[in-house]
Amino acid sequence: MQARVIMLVDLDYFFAQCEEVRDPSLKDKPVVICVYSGRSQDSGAVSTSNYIARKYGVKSGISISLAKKRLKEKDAMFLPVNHKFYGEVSEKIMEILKGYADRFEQVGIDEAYLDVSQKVKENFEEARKLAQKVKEDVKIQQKITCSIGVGPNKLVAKIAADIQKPEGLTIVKPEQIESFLASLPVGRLIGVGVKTEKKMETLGIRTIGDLAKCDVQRLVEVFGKKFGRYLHNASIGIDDAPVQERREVESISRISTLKEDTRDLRIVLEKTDHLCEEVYANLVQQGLSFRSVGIVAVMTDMTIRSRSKTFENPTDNLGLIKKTVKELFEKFLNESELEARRVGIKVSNFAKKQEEQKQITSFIRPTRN
Ligand code: DCP
Ligand code: CA
Ligand code: CA
Repeated sequence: MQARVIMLVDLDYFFAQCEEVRDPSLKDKPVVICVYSGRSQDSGAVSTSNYIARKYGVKSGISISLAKKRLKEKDAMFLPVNHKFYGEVSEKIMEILKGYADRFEQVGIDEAYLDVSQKVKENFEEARKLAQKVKEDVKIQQKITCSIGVGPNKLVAKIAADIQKPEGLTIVKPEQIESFLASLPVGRLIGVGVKTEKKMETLGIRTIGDLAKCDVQRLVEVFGKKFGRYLHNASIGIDDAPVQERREVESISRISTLKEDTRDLRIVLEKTDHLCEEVYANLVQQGLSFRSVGIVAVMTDMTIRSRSKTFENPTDNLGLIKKTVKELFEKFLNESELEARRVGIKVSNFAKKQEEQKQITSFIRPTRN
């Protein structure tokens, strides 16, 4: 296989930076982007924050009320998420990035892989210059800063981009992979979450270097064949995944097993509310709005039933997902003679935010499938 040069571009504190572009007076204060749940005035979570706010421990995922506490009397700005606007900025930047790549793959609203092997004739010094150009171009055209990682594959490029933020540029040449990865905590690898980290700690593995020293057979024993081998390869920086144009996603769904088989709407909704939130987070990441909401249930006899509802106009409202799921399950459970074993939800019929019509009428046209 030919040597590859892969670039990962990740936009810095993206949603918050978009707000700073629109209102530069925000630049010298803490900026917090909030997803309000609507339950009470400050209930909800922080979507992201600028780097000034991060100094006070305000970051993605914490509650808005905790963020307010941490930023008390700091002249902080709390703004609601505006997906439509961020989606527009994202789209324009992705168009710029595409121009620099032999092959291009967008992953999420604020990052993309660029295979630039041909463009830089497999030369990493050329890649450094190209990355600087990319940064300048995005800055000049859209006033947004980004961090870039360059490596021989996607795995290394991604870790390199994460290592220095904001405005970072980290180049890892093939011969530097081992020393680059060795001292990093295993959690830097995609797929290694808190659970895996804990398990590894019991094996005395904390860094990627420790992982690289671990026998692959041992990893397969502990983590299974597929994941064990992945971990081994990742630890020594091997990743053959190509950069490829994404197939457009057609739907996002989640399904989960109930604690007990049931026809009780309350128990079902306890489960699906959580699934709705997961699906919603995924929608936000990809900058999508939807027109259809569906439910699925695996019954005690293992048959699979589904229902869905399609709206006239695209929307991105979490409340509407939950409300529709509730309506669909209410009707479905009333009609069903069997108990449900597993329940799931699905959103589909996507539109990119910017194609969304301004005026959203909530006329509902139910469909069944
Ligand atoms: N996002 C979100 N909730 C999360 C994580 C992210 O709503 N838990 C949104 C807001 C972010 C955007 O996705 O701006 C991109 O996510 P990143 O993880 O890349 O984080 P940022 O771009 O905000 O910060 P960084 O500078 O660390 O990349
Ligand atoms: Ca980012
Ligand atoms: Ca990102």
